[in-house]
Amino acid sequence: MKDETIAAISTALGPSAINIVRMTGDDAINITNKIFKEKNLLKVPSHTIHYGKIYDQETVLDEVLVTVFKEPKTFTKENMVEINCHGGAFVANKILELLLKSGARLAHKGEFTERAYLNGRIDLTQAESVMDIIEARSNLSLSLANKGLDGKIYEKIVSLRDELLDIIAHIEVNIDYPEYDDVEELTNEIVIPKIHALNKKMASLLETSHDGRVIREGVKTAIIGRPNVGKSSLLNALLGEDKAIVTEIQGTTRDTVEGSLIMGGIVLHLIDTAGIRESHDIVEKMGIDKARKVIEEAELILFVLNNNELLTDDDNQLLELTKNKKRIIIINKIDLESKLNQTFENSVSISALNKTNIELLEEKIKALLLSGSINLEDQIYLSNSRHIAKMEDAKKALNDALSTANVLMPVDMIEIDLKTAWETLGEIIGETKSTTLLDELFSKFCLGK
Ligand SMILES: Nc1nc2c(ncn2[C@@H]2O[C@H](COP(=O)(O)OP(=O)(O)OP(=O)(O)O)[C@@H](O)[C@H]2O)c(=O)[nH]1
Ligand SMILES: [Mg+2]
Repeated sequence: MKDETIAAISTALGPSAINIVRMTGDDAINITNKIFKEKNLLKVPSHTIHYGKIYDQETVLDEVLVTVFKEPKTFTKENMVEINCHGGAFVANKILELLLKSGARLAHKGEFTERAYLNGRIDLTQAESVMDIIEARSNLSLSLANKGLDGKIYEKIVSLRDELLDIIAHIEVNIDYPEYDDVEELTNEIVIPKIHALNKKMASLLETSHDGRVIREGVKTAIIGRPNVGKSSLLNALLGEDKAIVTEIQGTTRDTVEGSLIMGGIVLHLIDTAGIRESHDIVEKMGIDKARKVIEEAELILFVLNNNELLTDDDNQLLELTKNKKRIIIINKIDLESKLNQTFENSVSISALNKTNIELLEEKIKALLLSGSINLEDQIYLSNSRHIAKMEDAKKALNDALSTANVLMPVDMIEIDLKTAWETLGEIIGETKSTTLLDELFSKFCLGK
């Protein structure tokens, strides 16, 4: 049975000039043809655009442009139609309703991309890259997503799997046809270096994957410190807007205040927190509890101290609490007299009020977050946590294979681990299909994509 024809509005339904209603499936062109009277769309060439009107019986719904894509050279490898109608949710919804009445079914989230994958137009990493492009918020994350869509991750995984398969095939031949003289006998001395070489490649992919994840997802960054040290002032200075309230009163910030900015291509999700101290005020206490939770979850801590005061017990407790975190100590209020007679590792002195040394802080943040310079041209960065987790599993299977080989087990004993690694890598690109994985993955997409 051919797949049903599905339809959805692909654009966001805010006030806009144009909306796009999209359909894919065998009947996509047929269905559109029933409600578009100016031309017979069944007779037009593929990849052409047509001006006309959409009719509900005899009533004109909208003046539109219809693009016709005939299978198989389309995003989904199926017939596809895109109707460019006027903006506003009402008219787009009317057209969608009409398509549904005329034989299409409402698409699920991500179903267009899912079909592109299921019909073999793209692999799973490319499908995921489509979502990454939609969600990209910086030039770097966009470039990374485009690399994925280009199939660079796919190619890398395929080449690793090919190398593995080569070893597996050799072992199989040795097991099945031990009498063949012309097949090189595969001994541990030959196998171990091959596995080592593969293991090294995977390790280097995993090494840079942290940078990839930072670029793709951004970094949850907590601004913490005692009351009144200038946390909210720092948030405002970094964002370049007065987002958080700043006063000379201790305990001004109660609830968390969030904002994000792009720094050196990385998105920082900044969270300004309530100043942490012993407090009997019920609202302030709740804010402080929240601040502690933010510290736990944050990947980067911007720890603010007041240059104009001596270090207090509260400061020391907080320093202890965050000592194992990625942290920058910010000595604020350097425009005032220095009373903080202590130096810290990884610190930077600033004035949030006068915006002094903010660039220096930005440099420090960048250096701390990325392990080296980013080279998107020549290097593959794994950035999706699903890919990273699978790569780790595959590498673990290789390590198991190496341990088995090292205790001089017969060469066929390590085959099981090598096959596990091969299958696990296959899951990254979607060679090994699991319905639950697919449902979960594509449900994260937006409608009409
Ligand atoms: N002189 C000077 N004053 C500053 C500087 N940064 C902040 N302040 C002042 O310090 C006071 C407290 O600043 P906030 O940014 O509200 O401090 P906070 O850490 O968010 O305080 P809570 O929300 O109460 O925890 C305000 O009066 C700011 O104007 C600075 O660099 N120099
Ligand atoms: Mg504050």
